[in-house]
This record gives sequence, structure tokens and C-alpha cells, in this order.
Amino acid sequence: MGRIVHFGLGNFARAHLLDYTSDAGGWDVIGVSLRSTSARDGLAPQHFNYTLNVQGKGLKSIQVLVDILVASEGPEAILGAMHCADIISATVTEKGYHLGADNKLDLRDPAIISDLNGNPLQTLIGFIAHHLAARCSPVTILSCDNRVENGTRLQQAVASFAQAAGLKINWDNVRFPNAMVDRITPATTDAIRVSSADPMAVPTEAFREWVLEDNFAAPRPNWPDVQFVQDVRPHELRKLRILNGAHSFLAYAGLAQGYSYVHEAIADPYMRRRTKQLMMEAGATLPSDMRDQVPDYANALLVRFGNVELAHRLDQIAMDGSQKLPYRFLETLRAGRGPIVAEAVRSWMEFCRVQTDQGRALNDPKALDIARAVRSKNPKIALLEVIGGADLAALILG
Ligand code: CS2
Repeated sequence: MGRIVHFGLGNFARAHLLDYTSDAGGWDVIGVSLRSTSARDGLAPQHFNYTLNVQGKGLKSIQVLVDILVASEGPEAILGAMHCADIISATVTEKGYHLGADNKLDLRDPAIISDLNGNPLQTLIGFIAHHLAARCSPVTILSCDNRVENGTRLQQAVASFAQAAGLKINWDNVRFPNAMVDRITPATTDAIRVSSADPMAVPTEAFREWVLEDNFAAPRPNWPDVQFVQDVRPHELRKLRILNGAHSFLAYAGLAQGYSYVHEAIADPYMRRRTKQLMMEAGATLPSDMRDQVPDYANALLVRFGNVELAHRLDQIAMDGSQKLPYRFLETLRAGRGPIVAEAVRSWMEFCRVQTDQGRALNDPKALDIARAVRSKNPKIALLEVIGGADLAALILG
């Protein structure tokens, strides 16, 4: 039996990595929650089994999870579990990597400083660096978060942490494959809990996709339907700039129009036209061998976004904009012009202004910087500075 230790037990991991691993068979997963005890408290009474409510396909019982450890209750058990793992994977969302706008580990981040100061570990980066410094056998570290070159960036962050902490890592034994992950997975609602007869059920769409760099140090599950490639980057760019870019545009522009869900915003003819235009602008920045696929990819996304039953909330997507905009919009703009992509950045600015003016704290790790920027003399430039986009001021602000 192979073993994965997975950091971040949110709905996405439970609908993606754990679903694929359940299909593969022969592997189990120990989950790690960095802070919250809610996944452990909810799943422990049901032996860590849960129901995937796959829209249009029915209920599927997932039984690969064997335990969940919570970092805030003591890191030793987690470091111990990591020693027996062939794969250490993560879905800790963009902010869980503690990277600055330059994509490098932010050594001024309070959680990173705390880990460097020898306090009980609280970050993915700290755990991996300490683990690798003590590890002799081969291991694969697998990032499954939305970031361009997610594996490479994670490795760089772990290397900077190790250097700052004076830890020595033998890099020969470890691989950090890059990955493109895709499955739209909204938050669980009471209706889903009831219809699945499971308080921990996870709703998801039938579609799922995983493109992985074929770069493993140790055995891996025989995951079905995974595309193994030498270079994931074109796949990542396609998904992050088109799907996630369109999602963020729909979120900021859609909330401003009074919509609550993705399917509502995409049903509005004006929003639909602009979203499709954004997809085409983003598609034009992709490597040439990907560009032919863009119209089909965009049309398929419009169908996925129109899925009424999925009830995907726009405010869920609007969260953590400071972490998402750089790869969803800014890199697209640097790679080519894009009037709707520029408009999407302006929608985020307007969202930040309205939330701040109404006295609502943003759900974003940079919430304080954003509020300060909104109240500054030149709010638009200050907001671009928060997300590392000041170089694009002329293009975005016109
Ligand atoms: C969404 C993603 O919340 C968001 O920011 O854009 O979670 C999106 O649903 C997934 O990346 C789809 O694979």
C-alpha cells in the first residue's frame, strides 16, 4: 500500500486528488490541516469516509483517507507521518505558499518568520523544509494548487526557507513535479448535505482534469485519466489564464451587477460576450501549439459555467484576489494586449473600493494593504502596487 500525506483538506482536494487516488486503488492518504480542526472533527466520526456528490452522475463514496492531523495541535505527529510517505502533496491555496509579488518566498511573512524562529511549525514550506532535511529515501512533493509552475515555485520557496534556517537538503532524492489541476468544486450547502445524507459531502462537477509533469522520485498511484507530459506549462497557462481568469472577471464584474452565482452572471448576454472575449484575449497569449484549441476550450467552459445545479458562488471566487490576479490577469497583460483583461483588473479595483467604503474587511491576506491603498491619494496605482502590477498602469488605467 502506497501512502500520500496531503496538506489542505478543503473541498477541492476531496474532489480531485482524493477522488483520483480512490479510483487508482492501492494507496491511502493521511490529511494535514494546518490550522482548522473542522475537517478532522467532521470526518473523524465517519472514519474519514465521505460522499462526493458528482453533479449529473450521483453519489460516490471516497474511502482513501485514514486520518487527519492538525498542525496547531503539534507538528511532531505530522513530521512522523511524512517519513512514511511516498508522496507529499498540497492544496493550501495560493496564499499557503507565502510568496511575494516576485514569486519568491516572502521572508517577512509573519508565519514564515515564526517557522524560521523555531516555533511549532505552521506553514507547508516549513514542514517540507524540515522534513527534507531529515529525509534519506526518495520522495515526491506534489503541489496541486493554481499557480504557474507550482512545483518549481514550491521547490524554490523550500530552498529559500532551508537556506534561511540553515537546513541542509539532499535534493537528489526529491522531485517537485509541476501540475495543472481542474475541477470546479463549490462550497458545500445544506441542500447537498441533505441530498447526500452526509454532513461532510462535497459537491463537484462531472468534469475533472489533471496534467502532470512526469517527474516522480518514488512510486505513484496508477491514477486514471491523468495526462503525463514533459512540460505542463502550456496546460497551466491555458487553464489559469482562461478558466480562472474568466472566473475572476465574472466574480468582480458579476457581483457589481448584483449577481451571486457564476451561472447567473454567465447567463447575462453582456457578461457572457465580455467573458468570451476575455477568454479569446487570454487564449491569444498561449504558446502557438495551444492556440488552435482555444475556441473549443472556451465554448466548453461556457457550458461548465452555465451549470445551474453547481451553484458556484461568486464571492467564493472573489476571495484572495491579491494572490490570484497576478497569474490570472497581470501575466496575461504582460504577454499581450487585452482590453477586457484590463477591464477585469479595474473590476477588482472597484470591488476593493466598494468593500472598503462599506466598511467590510476583504477576505484576502493583503486586506490591510488593500484598505490602505484604497484610502491613499492615488488608490489605483497603490492597488496595482499591492499586486505587483504597477508596470502595467498605462495599459490598465488607460
Ligand atoms: C476558482 C477556482 O475559486 C476560484 O478562484 O476560480 O477554484 C476554480 O473553480 C478551479 O480552479 C477550477 O479547477
